[in-house]
Amino acid sequence: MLVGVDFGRPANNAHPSGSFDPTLDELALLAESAGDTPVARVIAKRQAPDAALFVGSGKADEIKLLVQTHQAHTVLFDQAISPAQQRNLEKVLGVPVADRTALILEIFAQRAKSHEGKLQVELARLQYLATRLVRRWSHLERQSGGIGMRGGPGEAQIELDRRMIDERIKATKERLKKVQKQRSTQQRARARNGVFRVSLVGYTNAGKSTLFNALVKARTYAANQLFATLDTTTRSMFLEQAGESISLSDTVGFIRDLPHKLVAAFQATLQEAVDADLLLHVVDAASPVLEEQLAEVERVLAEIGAADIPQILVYNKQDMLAEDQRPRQPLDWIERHESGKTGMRTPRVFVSALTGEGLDVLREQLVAAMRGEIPQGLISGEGAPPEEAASVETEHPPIQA
Ligand SMILES: Nc1nc2c(ncn2[C@@H]2O[C@H](COP(=O)(O)OP(=O)(O)OP(=O)(O)O)[C@@H](O)[C@H]2O)c(=O)[nH]1
Ligand SMILES: [Mg+2]
Repeated sequence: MLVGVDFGRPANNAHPSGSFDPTLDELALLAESAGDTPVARVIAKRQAPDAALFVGSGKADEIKLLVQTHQAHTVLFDQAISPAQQRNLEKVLGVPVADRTALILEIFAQRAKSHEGKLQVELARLQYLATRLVRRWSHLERQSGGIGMRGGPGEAQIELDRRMIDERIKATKERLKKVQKQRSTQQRARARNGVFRVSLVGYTNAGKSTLFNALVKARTYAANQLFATLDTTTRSMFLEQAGESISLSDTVGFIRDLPHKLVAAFQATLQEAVDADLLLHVVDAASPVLEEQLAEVERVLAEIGAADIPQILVYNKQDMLAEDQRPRQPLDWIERHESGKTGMRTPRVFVSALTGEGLDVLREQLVAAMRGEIPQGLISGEGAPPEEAASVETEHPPIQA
């Protein structure tokens, strides 16, 4: 059962966190990605969260009725709820209650494959747990299943008190540090080779892995799931026009309102993006919330210190667009405005990773970027973009009215 609460949009809401999705589509996809089946969606409207229940008591009763009607086993909130609210809601509703953060952690836990990925997930979960550890466990011991319970920290961990969790956090950080040290040694070795490094970044489900596969003809797991990819995969890609290979990395997808701690915990994975010479920022051109997703990715990139790395914007899934929504040419240039800076001139390529359309143009741009021909960085007059493209300059993506 999915619940979203609309608090109205504050007039000067600079920070995208707390953004409201009236459709709850993303929460539904997240739930499905975690292996659940959404049975009902509820939207509540409030001025401010109720201190005890997050929603009003009338709404809580309504949710309870729906839970019983649909025999829902968990209630998922799109917004972050406090441990106390969660506790109270579970009492009223009679089923486990979780929020978006817990759900994302659950998915991460299910997906993590590498040693490092598992350690990162464990760290993120422990940190999440530590913030919510207020003797809440006794009433849950009788229950089984539910988000955050399944295969997660497990019953044993429920008994851990804060001090033990803190100790585990410390130990996990140590182990992680060791693994990361090995990795950065490998990375330095790679860097010394002088290979041009390209990293795929973008919102979750934008098609990064599909594009990765199409470009390197590998078989990385791609699926209509959020966070299908958790561990970074790196392959060598031969660029015929350049007669050289570059290294291409597929990375974890971004998502709005990703808890800050989680981003910190995933920094090692995202380090790949930070160390890249070029970012292929993959966008789902068919998404109705494309602008928000673009902005969120830029925000996370800034957070991890990757805002200044040159980008090629890849507008993927062109095959899903209606004829009149499609751009007239496969390439144009836009100006990205990065946190107060003058602007970065950035090529925008329109492709379909599925049909292969536009991939040749993308490869050409990769070659240009590798040769330093893409006039990225601050606009200073020198290195203007190619003539034929300069005429279609747009501040904002024109497709998707
Ligand atoms: N129609 C269409 N579907 C696409 C295209 N590219 C990817 N998809 C689909 O979009 C879904 C997500 O693709 P992925 O490649 O897994 O996306 P991702 O960005 O790697 O996602 P995460 O790893 O989960 O962050 C899959 O169902 C793909 O088949 C495309 O060009 N056209
Ligand atoms: Mg992927």
